[in-house]
Amino acid sequence: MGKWKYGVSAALDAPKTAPILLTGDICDCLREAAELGFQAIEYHTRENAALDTAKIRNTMERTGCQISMLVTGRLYTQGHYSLTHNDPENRRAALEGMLRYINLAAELSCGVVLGWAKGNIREADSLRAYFERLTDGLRVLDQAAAERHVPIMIEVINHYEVDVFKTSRELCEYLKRHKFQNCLVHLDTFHMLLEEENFVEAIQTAAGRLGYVHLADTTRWYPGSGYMDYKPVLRALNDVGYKGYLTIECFPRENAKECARKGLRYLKTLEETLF
Ligand code: LER
Ligand code: MN
Repeated sequence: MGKWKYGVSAALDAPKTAPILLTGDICDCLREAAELGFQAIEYHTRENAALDTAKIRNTMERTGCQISMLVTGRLYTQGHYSLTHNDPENRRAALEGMLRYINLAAELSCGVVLGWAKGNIREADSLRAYFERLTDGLRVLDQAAAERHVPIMIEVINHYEVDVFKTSRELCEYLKRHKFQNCLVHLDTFHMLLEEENFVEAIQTAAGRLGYVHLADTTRWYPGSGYMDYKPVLRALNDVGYKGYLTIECFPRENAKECARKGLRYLKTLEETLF
């Protein structure tokens, strides 16, 4: 048994330009991921998707493959809802959507990833309005998630995509100010490559709050495809006691299944040589 559980990104459907490796029905993705040697998938889905949770639980039991997270980005990119939108009706719909994800996640014993659906400062009336709305929304979600034992992983995303929480420090400072019970830090090496001056420091900054990790190489291809140095990253994750999932979230260039297979082999070999 290694230090970490390995996961892979999955969705019902996704364009080739999205960092999703497995596509199809969630149960088929669980079977495929298990065959490839993964312990989990994360599933990018809409909040109102008709998911048969009893069937999914049964498939998780039979395959031994879990769902690590439900990823909520499509609430924003497809539904155009955000927790900080200027329109209160839109904010209410975003909150309801997030609560749906949390309820689904409770049934599937997994967490939720919050990234895009927190919205952007540039889209809100003011910086102050943005943070008031975000904190109000997160308080409600945090309480609901805590009651259901569902962690909320707030993803640190690069500045080409969002304008808030672009570094580990920025998010950690916010989380320190507001004492949420169930909101954790989610780092992604693709975004870190664009924003963090020092990977090890970024991981150390999140020590004790780090809940989830996405891995991709330079050019966001599979781990081992580029010139990203994973050794200090894995060492730092080990040093801060991170025991969660390492999920490959990368572009499916050429053959998606091969990317998943090669990325997993690379990471497991590295883990074995390092520890
Ligand atoms: C999602 O995990 C992510 O990393 C974003 O870049 C997707 O837009
Ligand atoms: Mn990511």
